[in-house]
Amino acid sequence: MAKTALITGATSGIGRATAREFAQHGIHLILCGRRQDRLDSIQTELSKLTDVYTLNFDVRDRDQTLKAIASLPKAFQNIDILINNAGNAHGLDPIQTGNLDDWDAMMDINVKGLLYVSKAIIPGMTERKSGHIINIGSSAGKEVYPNGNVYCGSKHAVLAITEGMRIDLNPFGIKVGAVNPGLVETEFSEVRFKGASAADQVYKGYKALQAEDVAEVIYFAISRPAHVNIADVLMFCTAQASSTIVKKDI
Ligand code: NDP
Ligand code: 8X3
Repeated sequence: MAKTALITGATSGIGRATAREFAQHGIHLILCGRRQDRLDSIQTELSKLTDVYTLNFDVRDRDQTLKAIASLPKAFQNIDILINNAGNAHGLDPIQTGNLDDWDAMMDINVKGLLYVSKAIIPGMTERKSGHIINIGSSAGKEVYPNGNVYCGSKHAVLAITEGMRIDLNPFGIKVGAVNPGLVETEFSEVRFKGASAADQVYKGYKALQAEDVAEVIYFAISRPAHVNIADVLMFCTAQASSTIVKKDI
């Protein structure tokens, strides 16, 4: 029987690439995001390959998140795989001049949003004593870099929550893991720098990871045999050695 996966942040970047990868393997999909036009177009694209349902909600809004997931039709209620991917960086400023709205956004989306979505889905998994959760962390969750302060804090929190989930859900046979990429060429920097022009510089002079590279690793993790759990993956493009060391040809 086909498995069902819920992917947050499926309208762009890593989430959208993961949706495409899963669809190739016949996994039924619940795709989430706030941009309805994008949800519509990815549903049209992937419905040719698998069953697709879309949910439009803002993970910052607790009630909206819980209600949206509770509203799933019967055929999509048993979620086997949760990909907690929605998230972004907002700003890249030293702590002394950081913007409070940016800080709120990062903690609300990357940390609290992940928790709200998980809260809506985990009880079904514990009841069925099966499930697989993958949280998308970051190399920023393993290593703090200059001006990364709050984004790095949010991703360190994702890693701690992942470990906590793995411990607490262990008695239920639920797999929990994190995939932590370094630089991936998506809309991430456009969001971080609030526009395309500053973002253009981020991926110049080297080949960054592509969203599809991360999606393949996520699929690898969810397609292992029942006794294997990929607990934690750190992945970089070849040009990147650490958060601050990137070999550029410019
Ligand atoms: P994108 O900006 O391309 O995608 C972000 C996704 O998150 C979009 O689908 C967006 O959908 C969704 N999202 C953002 N805010 C909200 C919200 N409030 N409610 C619901 N959905 C939201 O970035 P990436 O694909 O790069 O990022 C995906 C994840 O990967 C993030 O957690 C990011 O931190 C992580 N990551 C990214 C790296 C990179 O270098 N790109 C490296 C390491 C980790 P919509 O706007 O439609 O709501
Ligand atoms: C995204 C990678 O280095 O911009 O999490 O923080 S980085």
